[in-house]
Order: sequence, then C-alpha cells, then structure tokens
Amino acid sequence: MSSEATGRAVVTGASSGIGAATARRLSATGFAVTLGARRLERLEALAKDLGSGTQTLRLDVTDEASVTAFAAAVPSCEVLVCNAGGALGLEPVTEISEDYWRQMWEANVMGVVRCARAFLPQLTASGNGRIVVVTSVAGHQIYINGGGYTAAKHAAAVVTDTLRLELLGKPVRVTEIAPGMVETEFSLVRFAGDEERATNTYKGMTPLTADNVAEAIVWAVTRPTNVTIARIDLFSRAQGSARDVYREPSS
Ligand code: 8X3
Repeated sequence: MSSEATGRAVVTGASSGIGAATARRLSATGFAVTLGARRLERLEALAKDLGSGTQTLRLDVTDEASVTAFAAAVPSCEVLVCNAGGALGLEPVTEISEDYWRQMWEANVMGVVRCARAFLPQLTASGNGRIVVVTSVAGHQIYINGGGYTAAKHAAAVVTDTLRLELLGKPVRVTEIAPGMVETEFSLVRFAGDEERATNTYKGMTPLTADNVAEAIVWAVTRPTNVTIARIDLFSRAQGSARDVYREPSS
C-alpha cells in the first residue's frame, strides 16, 4: 500500500521559492525530477545540486504550446506539482490593471488546467499518479486590494477540487497545498521589484519558508496509495488568517 518515492516528479515554477525547495526535497527523497520554468539558467544551476536523473526544460504555463512541448519531453510522470503562479499588484477592484488580472488568471488557473491535461496520460499510465496544486490561503479567503489574486486562487482551488472528482476511478490522487505567507520572491514579483514594499510584507513576523511548504508536499505525495490528502492549509505561527498577522512591535 505504501506510495514509494520512486519514478519521476515534475515541478512547474521550479526556478525559485516553493518550486525549487520542492524539487530539492523530492530529489532527496528518491524521485527523479523534471524542473520546468521560464528561467532555464536558474533551473540548470539548481539541477547541479540534484540527482543524475534531473531534467531541465523551459516552460511557460501561460502558453499552451509551451506546456504541450514540455509534457511531450517527459515520457513518464508519477507526480506533477503545479506550483507556477503568483500575484501581480495590490489594488482595489475598481482600479485594477486588466493586464495584471489576465496574467494572474493565465498563470494561476489556466496554467494548472493545461499542465493537468497535458500530463494526465503519463500520470494515469504510472498506476500511482499524484497531482499537487499549490494554491494559497488566498484560494479560500479574501483581503482588501487582493481581488485579482484571490479570485484567481479561488478558481485554482475549485479546479483542483473538480479534478479530484473527475479523476475518481483513475489511479491519480489530487492534493491542494494552501500556504499563507511564505518568504520567497512572491512579494518582490507582486510589487514589481520594489524591495522595500516586499520586505515590509514580512516586517515584525516570521513567515513560512519555502522548505516548510516543500516538506508538506513531499509528505502528501508519499502517503499510502489508499490515502488522498485533499488539502493542507499552512500558516506561520504569526498568521491566523489572510488578514490576521501578529507583528512584533518595532524596537
Ligand atoms: C500568498 C499568501 O496572503 O499574500 O499566496 O495572499 S497571501
């Protein structure tokens, strides 16, 4: 019944943050790993630290042709970690950048849909497929000025739940991982490279690390084959909800 850490795991958005940490842990656990991201040079640097079966491929999940070519280059896949995504901007619904909202929808929602569709043949053929979708607390809760990201992550969570239902009867289990605040490039990307704003996001509190999330992902995909971990919500000790964060007063 045990779900061995064997076979190939594919990680999207593997060039940094949760994706890179997950690739490291999957490789250390015994999986051969395929890394996909737009920044190929970063993947190649990471691959040097991983096992000999590591594969690096350029991937843009917002581009259907890129996802199709990526999946065609990976003949077998037991575990698919849909991690690529992110937030752009923080503004009221009535003041949004439509371009940002479209990009968030493409990456966080359509990216998951495209990757799940493209890898379903390999996952099914493996006899023990696992799909992990990295969403966010923003997939279940809302916050002021976060509408574009929270709407996209809510959609990603719904797509994940729907996939789990639609794949009943197939040897593919579906897990959602919903972290709160994690110190990665997330805020730097959200604020278009504004380091001060990005740093202030975590001021006075200790967020999760990417490796905290990676550990949960690896645990979920190594459960016995009769067990589906449907969803894991992760917060740092300082966070209680998408809106409630305890910050130490500055000295
Ligand atoms: C990131 C968490 O709270 O910044 O997915 O939206 S949050």
